[in-house]
Amino acid sequence: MRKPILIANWKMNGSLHSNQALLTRMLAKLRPIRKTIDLVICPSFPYLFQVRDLLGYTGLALGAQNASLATSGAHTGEVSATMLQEMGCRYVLVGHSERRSIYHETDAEVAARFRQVLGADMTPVVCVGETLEERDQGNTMTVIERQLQAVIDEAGIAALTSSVIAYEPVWAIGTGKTASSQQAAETHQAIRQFLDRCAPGAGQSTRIVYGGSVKAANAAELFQSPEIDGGLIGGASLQSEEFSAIGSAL
Ligand code: G2H
Repeated sequence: MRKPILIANWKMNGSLHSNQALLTRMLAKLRPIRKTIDLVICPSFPYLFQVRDLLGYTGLALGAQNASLATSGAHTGEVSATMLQEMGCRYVLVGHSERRSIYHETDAEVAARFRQVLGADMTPVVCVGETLEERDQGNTMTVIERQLQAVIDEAGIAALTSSVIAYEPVWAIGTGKTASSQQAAETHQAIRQFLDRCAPGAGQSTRIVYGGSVKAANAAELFQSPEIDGGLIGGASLQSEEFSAIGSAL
């Protein structure tokens, strides 16, 4: 059985004051579902300590939005996976489409980050997804398989199976457009088939979540599909009502 998981990606938002107010409201609203699903909060690096303290013993997990592909040393501005683990992180996003598109992270670099996160005993959440152009050209799975294959080449299929895959169609991120529940379910199913071709059974044992303009209004329909194990939530995770309603739909 795959345990549902809901991940809040706060992106580059928040402040000491607003984080405290948001989390206080959120924790109260999430109380009824805290034991049945895995809940993860990924703030910006400077707030990891604050969020870790606020989460305390609530059962919610701390996550980070990225990790360096290097282990340590002369990498100004980078944050290593080991540092994140020391701060209490249990999950780290790698290869978010904003990292791939704005900061030009390659598949190989994403795979190297994945391995760093794994090596520091945390769970990588590897983000994959196609652009609108790639979808229109019928290349959705070619792109996703290429992105996943890079991780498999670097860390192995067993490592990928024990991580979380986030399917985020680039055209649905922060745009207000959401993949239809059918589009999302079909792609999740195709990812599971790809994993099964790599190792029999891998498809059914890997947690795959959907991300891209998920909100309370579309969560129930998306999560109806047994293919979808949860969500990676950006904008809506900055509102306690929205985020808890999404969690209740899971
Ligand atoms: C996809 C998602 C979470 P949003 O990037 O990372 O963001 O829900 O704002 O589309």
